Amino acid sequence: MIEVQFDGLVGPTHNYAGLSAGNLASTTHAGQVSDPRAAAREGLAKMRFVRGLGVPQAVLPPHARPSLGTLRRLGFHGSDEEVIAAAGAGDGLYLRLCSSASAMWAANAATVTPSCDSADARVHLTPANLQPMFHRAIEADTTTRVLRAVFADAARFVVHDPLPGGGQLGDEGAANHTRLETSRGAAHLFSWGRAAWGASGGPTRHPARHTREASEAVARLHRLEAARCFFPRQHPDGIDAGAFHTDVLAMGNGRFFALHELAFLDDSRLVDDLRRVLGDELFVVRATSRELPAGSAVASYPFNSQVLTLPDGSMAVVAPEDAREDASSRAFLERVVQSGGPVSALHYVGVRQSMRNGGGPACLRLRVPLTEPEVSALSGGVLLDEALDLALGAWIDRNYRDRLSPGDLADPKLAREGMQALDELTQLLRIGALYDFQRV
Ligand code: SUG
Repeated sequence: MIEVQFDGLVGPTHNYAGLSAGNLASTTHAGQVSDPRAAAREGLAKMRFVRGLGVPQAVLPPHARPSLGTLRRLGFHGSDEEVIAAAGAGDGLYLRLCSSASAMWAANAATVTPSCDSADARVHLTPANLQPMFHRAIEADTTTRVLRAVFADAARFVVHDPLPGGGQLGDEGAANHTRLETSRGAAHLFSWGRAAWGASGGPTRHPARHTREASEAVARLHRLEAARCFFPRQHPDGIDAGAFHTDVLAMGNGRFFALHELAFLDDSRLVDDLRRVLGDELFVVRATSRELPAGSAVASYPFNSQVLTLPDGSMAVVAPEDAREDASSRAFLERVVQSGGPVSALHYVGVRQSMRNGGGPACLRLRVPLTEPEVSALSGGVLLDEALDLALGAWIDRNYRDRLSPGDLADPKLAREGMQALDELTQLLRIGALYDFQRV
């Protein structure tokens, strides 16, 4: 099995609108001027780096923003220009909500499990409904369309509908899912921050997004063996410290599992349970708040690293530059490499534009474990090779602005530029007509 990294390409409207309560980077940088071209370039450079390590890399296209369809459903009417002007009037809240490039954080696109773990021997993908936040909930329809275009071979892949049930089944996708594996087989961690029915005692400052009921539904849908699924609760104090998703305070791959003590409630029981299924091969690195204050972990994202299995079987960690600059985060990552465990290399990549909205290297990618025949069965031209890398670089330079303030979102030319860019992109990726504006 090979894990393909599907990265979300940063969209042309990447901006700092402060839309995500409980995501401290998003609220702190609200109102600042962004650089969409640099953001997209940073994302592409990360993909190039990962591919250079010998790990297969693929791309997922951005969504059309502003979402004119959503604005029309909210009663804004007239020509596209009139809709944008009306939604941008006053405080412009609806225009900001409909203009986020948040689909770039592909770890929230879906939850994915490999064919070897499912009773029906197919790869299962459930697009996340992202219910708790307006600007993210509007991603689910397009994400489902994109995934169905790429994973079209129904004999091998199942792309489910996003979960029904509104906020009670709030699902944030793979950011709250970790698959571990030893010679004894796999284990799945489906974590959650609140329960729609039953559990009390959640965070008090910031919202918990993902529900236990959503995690349980995804595990059922994917036809996983119940004894190999675990449903730990995100630590409410971790969420209150700014860890809105599990991948802000924990990371895992194969037999390697790293967690902060504020990642999960009752983590010692969780590790015992995991060991019962996975055995002693499981290698655990745990950071205390004394070693790594939660504030440092949330600000510099050492746990939001990609943990990659390289072709020779060794593991590498790809961490954000911000973690290198934070003394305790850096020391923790160096401990991970020096601990005698499976991780033998540590690299840093700069994804600062994304980090300012709370998205690190791991947020930007969806892990899709596939067999070789499954890789060959992918539709379109989404796998990154040198030619696509060059073409995407030129496409970014041709279409993206290098400066965008929240006020610029009301410029109707921005929407037109976005449509032009995405139209070109669907041709580059040979993925067909995905967007509403291509279908009319
Ligand atoms: O949902 N930020 C995203 C960041 C997602 C990070 N993903 C993972 N941890 N896997 C979010 O909070 C900010 C958008 C804005 O403020 O304009 C935003 O949506």
